[in-house]
Amino acid sequence: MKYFWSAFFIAWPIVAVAACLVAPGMGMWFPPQELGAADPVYESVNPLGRDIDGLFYMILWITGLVFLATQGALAWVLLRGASRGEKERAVFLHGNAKLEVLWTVIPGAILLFIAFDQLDVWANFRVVEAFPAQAREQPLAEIEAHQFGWKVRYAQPGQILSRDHRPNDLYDNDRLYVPSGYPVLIWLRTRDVQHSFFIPQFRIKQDALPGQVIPVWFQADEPGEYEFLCAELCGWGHYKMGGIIVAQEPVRHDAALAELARQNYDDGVTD
Ligand SMILES: [Cu+2]
Repeated sequence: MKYFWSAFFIAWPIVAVAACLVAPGMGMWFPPQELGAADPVYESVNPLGRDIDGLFYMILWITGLVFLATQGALAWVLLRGASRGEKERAVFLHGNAKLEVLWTVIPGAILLFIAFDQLDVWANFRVVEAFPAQAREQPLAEIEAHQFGWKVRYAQPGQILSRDHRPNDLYDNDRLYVPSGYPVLIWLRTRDVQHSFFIPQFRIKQDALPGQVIPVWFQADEPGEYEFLCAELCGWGHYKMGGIIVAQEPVRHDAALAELARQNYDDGVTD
């Protein structure tokens, strides 16, 4: 019984670490490149997503090592206490200035390091001037969220998208065509309440705020279909605010937009 509680409290961090180690092998990790794949690839298909994951892994390493160190210290204290003889007296300490300075300065330095280290990724995600020029100069589409869906607006093929709606713009619902292998920029807005544009496989999540047009960029390295959804509880139909990103080789992408133009403007009359 003497060692029971020590063993009990030492077991839980071991279970926690073991669970973290086996989770990726069981499909419980980042959203994989292909949803539901038997052999999931956890690397994001979006270059910016990989940078964001890099920050996550760095922080995971730091917190993981600190967790192991503190739990190891706790285990040592528990075992030391349990093995203490009946007559052995406890030692009482009243603060240790040196130690307190040390455990304030070290976490402070680590936080400062993270703050500076993540600046580039943050700028790349949020500061328009740091976006790839190619994406900035030719916005692909405007995505307008509404209760409960996504309205997508493109310019007529061959034209550049304008902020103001033009009579020959193309419209689509809950589906965004993107050329694979190229950075694309979309303008995100909302017709009513707050929504959030979330592409798990790209690690992109951006709130849509009433009255604002927010630029968001990403790149699908590989052709494929990727889910996007609303990540901001926006009303009773929030659950059904899903959509699909269709990434295709540029030639097929252009063909898809041409087909959309035909669907938008075909009056159904044949002669
Ligand atoms: Cu929503």
